[in-house]
Amino acid sequence: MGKKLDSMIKVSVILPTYNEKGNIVPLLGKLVATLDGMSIRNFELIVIDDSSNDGTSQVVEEFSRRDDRVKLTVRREERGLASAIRTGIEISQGEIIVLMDTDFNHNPKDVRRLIEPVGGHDIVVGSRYIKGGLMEYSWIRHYLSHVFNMFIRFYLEIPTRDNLSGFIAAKREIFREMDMNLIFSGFGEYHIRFIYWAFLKKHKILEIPVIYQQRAYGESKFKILENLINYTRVVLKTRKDVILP
Ligand SMILES: Nc1nc2c(ncn2[C@@H]2O[C@H](COP(=O)(O)OP(=O)(O)O)[C@@H](O)[C@H]2O)c(=O)[nH]1
Ligand SMILES: [Mg+2]
Repeated sequence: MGKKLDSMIKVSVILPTYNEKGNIVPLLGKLVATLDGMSIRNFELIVIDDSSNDGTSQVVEEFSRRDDRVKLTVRREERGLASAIRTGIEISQGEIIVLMDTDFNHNPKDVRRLIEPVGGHDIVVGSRYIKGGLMEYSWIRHYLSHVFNMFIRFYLEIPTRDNLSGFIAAKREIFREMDMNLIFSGFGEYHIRFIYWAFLKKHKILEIPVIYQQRAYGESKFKILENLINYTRVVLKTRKDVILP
């Protein structure tokens, strides 16, 4: 209450990092430019770093000294992509929450198109598998990922075509009703649980096309076989795991 409207944070971008020193500073710069370009001044860029050993947190810290809308949390105990996102959401204050990778797989310019429809919709998903969307990787990874996403869609009987992109904008309210520990665990599979839960809750979901770019610097932590096996297990369990109270 009592808070002046213009002091309220409009957008929080959650940025999980593990060894992204080469990517994170250019990414922060591009996000600032995108949000400033939308005349949104009251945003926060929340970096959750899991004690990377390449100096990621140092370069973010330096950036945050120049722009206090960049906020750094370094986790020393807990590890993992989905739980880092959960930590970020929990400390965020924005009316709109954006989830994205920090290696340029997701184009920071697309944040504009992702945010704009929030309001009319509860959740906006960046999708590689609708018209205009693409994955700029080898045809084999693109094909495998597309087929796997079709399996998720048909098995869970949900309308969304990309259920693993990890590029999401959503209204803050929806996270209040969610079991955050259940949804945000593991690696990229949180996206499957998140959308399945949102579908059960009848939240309004919109998919917009995005082009998934190659990571700019460094190495992916995605292990294709291990992750595919694990994601399959998650899909098979999701109906039992994600039930509404
Ligand atoms: N905080 C945190 N971030 C992580 C962890 N693992 C991956 N990430 C970040 O999550 C995003 C996706 O990881 P990435 O290795 O690129 O997987 P891919 O996009 O599926 O190939 C990147 O921005 C990583 O920096 C982790 O254990 N902790
Ligand atoms: Mg990546």
